[in-house]
Amino acid sequence: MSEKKTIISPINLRKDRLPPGQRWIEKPILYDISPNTDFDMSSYNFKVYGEVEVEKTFTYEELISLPQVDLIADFHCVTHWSVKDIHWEGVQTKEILNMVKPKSPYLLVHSLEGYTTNLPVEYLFEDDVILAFKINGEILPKRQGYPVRLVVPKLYAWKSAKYVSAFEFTKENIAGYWEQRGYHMHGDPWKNERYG
Ligand SMILES: Nc1nc2c(c(=O)[nH]1)N[C@H]1C(S)=C(S)[C@@H](COP(=O)(O)O)O[C@H]1N2
Ligand SMILES: [Mo]
Repeated sequence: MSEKKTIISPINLRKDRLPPGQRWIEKPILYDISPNTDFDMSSYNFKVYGEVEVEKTFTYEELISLPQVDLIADFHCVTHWSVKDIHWEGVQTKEILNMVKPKSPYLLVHSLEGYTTNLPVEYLFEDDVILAFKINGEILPKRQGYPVRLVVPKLYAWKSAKYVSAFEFTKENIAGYWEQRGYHMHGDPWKNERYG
């Protein structure tokens, strides 16, 4: 067995660590478009489809058996709060991308309760982007993304989709749930890309 790597997100090491318009708080605030997060795990799987060379479906067991990393990363919500040094554990998305080989630059992430969010595929090749199974040493609590959560520290937290069920690689940049309601298509906190 090889040593489990610890990755510190480069955003934690920035001189301007706190993005413009943000303030530090102790713990993340739960935000959900639907409070019903009691999913049937007997039918859970994670699908990768669309503009890829190889479509793939993973069971939860298959996903968690891929090589995992520890990730330490700050978390920035568009509603102006930020939390320092969250400890996540999971699989780097680049592991998945190397298996499916995306053919397009756009990703739409689907979640079990119907939430979606879009982001550029290039982020998913970076070391600090993971599919997380644990937060601060515990299996993700039901409201924090169980079974699987995407974590993308370099973008606002609405792009860190909880309860992830699929990655759909798309030909066009398709707006997700909040993006359809006025949130930014990109969402970089240091560029203040909140709305529009
Ligand atoms: N599936 C899903 N993921 C989601 C959301 C959601 O409603 N559904 N809300 C997003 C928003 S707006 C934020 S700020 C963060 C909040 O994460 P937390 O609930 O773990 O604090 O989750 C993001 N991921
Ligand atoms: Mo949010």
